[in-house]
Amino acid sequence: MQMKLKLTVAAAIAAVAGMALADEMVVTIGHVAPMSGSQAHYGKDNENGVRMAIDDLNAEKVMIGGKLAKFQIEAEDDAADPKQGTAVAQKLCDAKVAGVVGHLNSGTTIPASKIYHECGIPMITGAATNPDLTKPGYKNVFRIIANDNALGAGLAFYAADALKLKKIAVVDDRTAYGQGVAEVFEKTAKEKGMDVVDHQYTTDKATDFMAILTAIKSKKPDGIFYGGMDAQAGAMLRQMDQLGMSNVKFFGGDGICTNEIIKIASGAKSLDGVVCAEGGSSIAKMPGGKEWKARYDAKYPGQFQIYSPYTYDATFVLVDAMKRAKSADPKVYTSFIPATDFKGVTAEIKFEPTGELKNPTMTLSTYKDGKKVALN
Ligand code: ABU
Repeated sequence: MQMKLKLTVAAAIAAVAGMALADEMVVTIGHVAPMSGSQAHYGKDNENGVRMAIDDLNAEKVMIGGKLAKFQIEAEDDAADPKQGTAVAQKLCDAKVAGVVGHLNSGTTIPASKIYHECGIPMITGAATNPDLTKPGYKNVFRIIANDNALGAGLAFYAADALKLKKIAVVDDRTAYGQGVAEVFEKTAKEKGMDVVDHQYTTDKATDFMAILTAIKSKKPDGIFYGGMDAQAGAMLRQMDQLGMSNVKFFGGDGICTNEIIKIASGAKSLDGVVCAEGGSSIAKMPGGKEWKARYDAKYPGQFQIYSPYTYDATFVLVDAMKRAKSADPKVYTSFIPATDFKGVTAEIKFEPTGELKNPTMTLSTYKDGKKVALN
């Protein structure tokens, strides 16, 4: 009798456990960014945004098609390298993740988007800004920040109209991002009547800019536009000080608009002359920015850079589409992403038919007393 009772209890526990498992689903979100090398601080910030979103979603107990969804991240490092970017994209396809937030660099995101298109997985970048990303018209590719057409042109307008600069030099790092944003800036600067007195080239690995800055100094520009990331920009600012160029304004897109540039510039006076543009609102003006940033800082002290609110929102946008589609299967829910109308931390997120964000905003910032300060 006692043996029979024991068996019955065991069967009941197994049945309940079985039922719970049948009513749950694990949903894996891929994330890719550089987690090693000189851009690892951006990658860490981006990944934190996805991890925070996943923690919040799991706390919400999200139901998808009648099942409790348990979200998890598969985080990968592409080292900002296009070849590693495509290799990692293929790995995420093979792992059959439900969707991808990333990549961070335009140079990795553009080739990776083709791989995700071929395997039918949706991707949303919160950081890659080269306009070419959405040109192929893939229906699985989305961007939730403004692109470089807005950033490059916005900076040229500011240099010409607000600062009344006449002579500009341009430097770019020959990456998809650096080259692209520099070309937009240069074209717009010329249209605004500014004289582009020099265009020099470097790489995203360079550390010594004395030769190109010396060449630029001889042309006596009022400002330099740099298309590239903060490791190079910060070093350039230090070297501008050494060459007595700290009165020359220094422009750049979102790639230089980080907190890390303050550390890298390491007290250079030239940091005060920086004007950078990012493709969204300042934290203070984002709908949920201040409260979100306080939570982020408590969870990841000292790690905020720039894009984590966007990777946070990108994760929620994928899940919002899954909820509406009642499925986490990319074959089913990807077609629900274009109809997104999601009140995120960064903005109310809707997409153009191209996959670009509808009505993106742009913020210009400078650095005062070693702190980033929004100009608008
Ligand atoms: N948007 C600047 C950094 C990332 C990229 O587009 O390469």
